[in-house]
Amino acid sequence: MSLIKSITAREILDSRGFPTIETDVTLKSGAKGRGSVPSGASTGSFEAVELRDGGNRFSGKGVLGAVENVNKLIAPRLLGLDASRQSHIDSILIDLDGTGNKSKLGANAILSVSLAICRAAACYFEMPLYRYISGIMGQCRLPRPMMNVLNGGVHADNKVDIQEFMIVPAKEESFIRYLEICTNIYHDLKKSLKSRGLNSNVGDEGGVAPNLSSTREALDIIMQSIENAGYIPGVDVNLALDVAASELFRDGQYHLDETTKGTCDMLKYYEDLVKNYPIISIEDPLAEEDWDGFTKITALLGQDIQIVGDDLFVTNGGRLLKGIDNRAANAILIKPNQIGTLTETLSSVSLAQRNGFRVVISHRSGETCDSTISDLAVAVSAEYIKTGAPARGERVEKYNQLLRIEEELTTPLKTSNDKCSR
Ligand code: 2PG
Ligand code: MG
Repeated sequence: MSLIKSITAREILDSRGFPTIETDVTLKSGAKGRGSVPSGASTGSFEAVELRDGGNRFSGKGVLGAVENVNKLIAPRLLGLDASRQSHIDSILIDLDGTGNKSKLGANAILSVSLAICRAAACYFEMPLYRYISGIMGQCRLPRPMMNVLNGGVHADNKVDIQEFMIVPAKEESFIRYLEICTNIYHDLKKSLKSRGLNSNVGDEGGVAPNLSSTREALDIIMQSIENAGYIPGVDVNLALDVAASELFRDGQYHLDETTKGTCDMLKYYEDLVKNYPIISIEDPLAEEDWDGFTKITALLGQDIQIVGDDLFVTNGGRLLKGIDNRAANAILIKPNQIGTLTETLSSVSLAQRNGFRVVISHRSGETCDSTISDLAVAVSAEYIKTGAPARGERVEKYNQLLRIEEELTTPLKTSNDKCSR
């Protein structure tokens, strides 16, 4: 049996240079697994709690308390248990925490253990991670990238209000071909900005972050780069947005493109954008508590495009259920650290899929090189993965892992030589 021999957590840095937690699990067989946890900037208020130390160390962002919770409280409880019983272990973690939002032990502490245990068990069975997870969920399919090429909002130091401008290949292709299409456009975008005298440096998720004055200016520049790269917008490549509208909502109004808008104005604004650009998906078009607005926009545009709930659902089954009942969206963004265990993440995915919602597996703006979300996307046959631009190692690693998986899935005799990858 795959019995747990040791669990050790430590503090490491994420891609923004802030501390985060990493946990190593070793089984009695010698099998090992490692899990680390990303961190958001535009976090939803209903996310499970990311435990930070406060005080002066690392500007209050240290995670030594979460590390201690793993080493002193979680480890003694789990040693000797069977790592292959993921849902049993996750339920022990949930009970040990005992709060509704994982504020006692920290969702970061809990998730690092949950993921490390899953990886150790996959290693024990000598299975690639996606295969091991899909054993719980069924068949495997590669997702399509929603690649964030232009960063704004709280992810960049510019005047662009919308947080993410993404390109999405329109036709079904191999994953390597998706990446070829998207990188051709991304490279043209950088070149075009430079030739216009605009800054082509990148934001937190690797997309360019020029100082543009409006949403339309950003969309026009991307449309031009799609054409420059030899593709037809709306035929070969579509667009997707993450508005992250909770960040734009102050004093009962949305502050966008130097105007102030109510929910109805926002709906008209989106209707107009969708008429003029090949936008196939809008994430968080409204603030996390604007349920009524979400229901209205889904009724208005949901037949034609994807309305994705991120801050709205926070990967939480209870909030998703409310969204299903109210027809508040037709897709969910899945981020394991919003909820805190792998089992709860899989259960939200499954609830979404059973109710006809599409699934977008997502990174966070502060990341590590842990590529679990790539395996997760394949394991649950998610329609899309959102993991930034083809720049910055922590983003590229997720894409590269999908290339390895594609190779395995399309070459049946080839078996993974990376069975105990960390
Ligand atoms: C989002 C995410 C990831 P953050 O809003 O979807 O792109 O950003 O991790 O900052 O919440
Ligand atoms: Mg979002």
